Amino acid sequence: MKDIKQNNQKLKQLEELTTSNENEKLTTNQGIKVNNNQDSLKAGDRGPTLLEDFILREKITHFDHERIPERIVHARGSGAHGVFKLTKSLKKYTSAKFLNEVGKETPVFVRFSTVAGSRGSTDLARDARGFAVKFYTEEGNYDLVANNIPVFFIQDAIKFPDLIHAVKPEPDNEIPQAASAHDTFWDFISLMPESMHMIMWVMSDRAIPRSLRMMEGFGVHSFKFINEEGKSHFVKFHFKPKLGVHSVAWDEAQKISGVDADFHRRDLWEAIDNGAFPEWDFGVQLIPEEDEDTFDFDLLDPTKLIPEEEVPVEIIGTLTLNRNPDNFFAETEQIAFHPGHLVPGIDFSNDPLLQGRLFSYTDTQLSRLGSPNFHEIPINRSINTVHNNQRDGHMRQQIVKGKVSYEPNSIGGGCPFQSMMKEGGFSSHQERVSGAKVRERSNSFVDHYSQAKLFYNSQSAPEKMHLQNALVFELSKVTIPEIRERVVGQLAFIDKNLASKVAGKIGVEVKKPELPNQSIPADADPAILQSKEKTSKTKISPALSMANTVKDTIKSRKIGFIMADGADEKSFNALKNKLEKQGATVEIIAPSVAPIKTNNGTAITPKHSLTTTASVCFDALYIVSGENSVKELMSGENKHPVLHFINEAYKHCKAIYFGADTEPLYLNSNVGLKKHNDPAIITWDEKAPEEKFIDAISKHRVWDLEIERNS
Ligand code: HDE
Repeated sequence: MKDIKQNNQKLKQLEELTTSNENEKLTTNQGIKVNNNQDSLKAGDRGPTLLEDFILREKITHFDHERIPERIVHARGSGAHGVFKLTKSLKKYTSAKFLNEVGKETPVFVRFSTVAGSRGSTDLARDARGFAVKFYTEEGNYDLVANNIPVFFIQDAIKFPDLIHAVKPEPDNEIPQAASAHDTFWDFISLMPESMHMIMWVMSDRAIPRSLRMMEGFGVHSFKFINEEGKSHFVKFHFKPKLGVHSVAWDEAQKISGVDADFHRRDLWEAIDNGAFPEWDFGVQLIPEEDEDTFDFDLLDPTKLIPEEEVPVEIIGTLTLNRNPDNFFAETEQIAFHPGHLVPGIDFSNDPLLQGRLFSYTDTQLSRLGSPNFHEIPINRSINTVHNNQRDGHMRQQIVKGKVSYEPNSIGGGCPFQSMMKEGGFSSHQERVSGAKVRERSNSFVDHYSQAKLFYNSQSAPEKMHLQNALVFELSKVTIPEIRERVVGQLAFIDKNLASKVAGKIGVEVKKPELPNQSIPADADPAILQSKEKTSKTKISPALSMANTVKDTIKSRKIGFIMADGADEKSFNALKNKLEKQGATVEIIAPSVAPIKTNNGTAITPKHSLTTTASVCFDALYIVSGENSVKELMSGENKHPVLHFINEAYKHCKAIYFGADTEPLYLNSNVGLKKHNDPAIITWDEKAPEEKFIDAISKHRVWDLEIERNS
């Protein structure tokens, strides 16, 4: 009951601050009704516009100031409202109330993002994805500002501006947009061995998700849980999508960027609109403080993950996104996350990357949102009313009564009061810290290759091939041979075969790279750094491969039905109903978007024409039965686009079902030329073809057949 109240509280708060123009009269910002919004005030109808036209001035001035600076990183984002429900109490480990009571519901807002591109850049860039969650808890806002990759490029915050400058468009010509395939990025990477583990992840298909709804989320750093007795555990956070983790092929990603640059944003919006609410299991890896030193890496090193085989992920709740924002700017753009927005019971670790982040986020909001009062913007407001002595500043909203804005005071009766820990007052974990003031890195951070190897070795054969191709693609765009060579030299520490294959395709030799000094502590042993023998305790981690993800549902998958006049209505309806019943979405693709007539004379309006969309926007294709429909598709200007559509879907290893009468399309496409037993190509003459088609869609793609299909 209380949770429903809490959920409603955020909703109510937002509702109170939301307006609609429905049935309203147009006004100025001062509330004055406007009688002419077409013409400015002039001296005569052909004369000059008058300065006194306050309606024109107000409208244009506001327009002139509509833009705010985009985020310096993670500028391109999409968000949604939702709820987090606790399924397992963590009271033993943390006093955070939203993690204590099973069944408790906490309202959330989640913003997903790419990192490098500008606000208007494509969704399908090869990049890490942000996965930032704001929990509106009864104890105040808790932000888990996570990514879809569990490690990071660098170990210390001081390298962040360098990393970002290297990956962003180059400063002389602002090229390329939202892409890491260029000289400065790889120059930096080639000189930073610590980035190699993250490089394995961003060169894998994890960096080109099929959907934001099909990505994992990771808190990256070790955080701390503190329980009521003050005992602490290290904790790593995980979000696991119920639909499984799936990606597109790089060739698809590039094409989607052209056909629908908003592919991920649209997919998220439509899924929520259609009631296919995205869901994740929320899990934790817990490590008692005294076990800190039992790993073969440092828990404070953000370039390392804790293999799930060593510390299993305990699922403790469900995150569901169930409401699209009403206004993109007001909510998704103005939301302000900060890893330092904590609630009692959660604390930081000494991870030097995390420590630097704690400074950066408020600082950046000040220039992005322009005022220290950004917490008053509706999407950022805590559901706990804010009481403190801070005052004034640009755009202050809260009207605090009384004379007092200092403490201690007697005039205000001493209010507002501090809270003791047992009353919910935030109290930092008491950790004994001592050490000389040094600008150094711990020796325990020096092994840069073991987990890169672990990741690579845990991938399936198709995943390894994609990763290799991604490196070849990226490094082929690097114009300076010495940079290519240095990267390949780094790859050799991970896998010799990978290095030599990439080297062969980019015209360099595998050589030991000159190691940079800046990332190695003065007294580090270079032998450790270069050791080919060192491997992590865990040799293979199945959890790191997407081949082992959930592949048993077609829920929210997009199926393209290709059809024209004369399509067989009965089989069209039968399959459409079956797919929709299992939660898939069916969209019709026809020669044009003009209505088509089925063999029963029913008019159906297609959503797409063969030229306004592409196979890369669909998970699977059904070539609808119907002799006349097939004839039309195979004639004139339709023939090439329809065959291209099918061939491309086939190239990307998608399920394709050829209905009755579609043999001419089957035989004239590449699909018909292959006679092998392909589990994703279903034809009219098979037994239970619809069931086979549904099963094939649920498998996502048949990556295992990729080489054979494309040879
Ligand atoms: Fe961020 N990061 N970051 N970051 N980050 C920002 O904050 C920063 C890092 C992440 O949807 C900025 O409000 C530093 C790791 C996400 O609004 C900025 C360092 C991880 C988002 C910033 C890191 C992240 C940001 C830009 C290294 C994964 C988008 C705008 C010390 C755990 C949040 C803003 C949103 C955004 C700084 C490293 C995740 C500049 C200095 C590691 C998901 O403050």
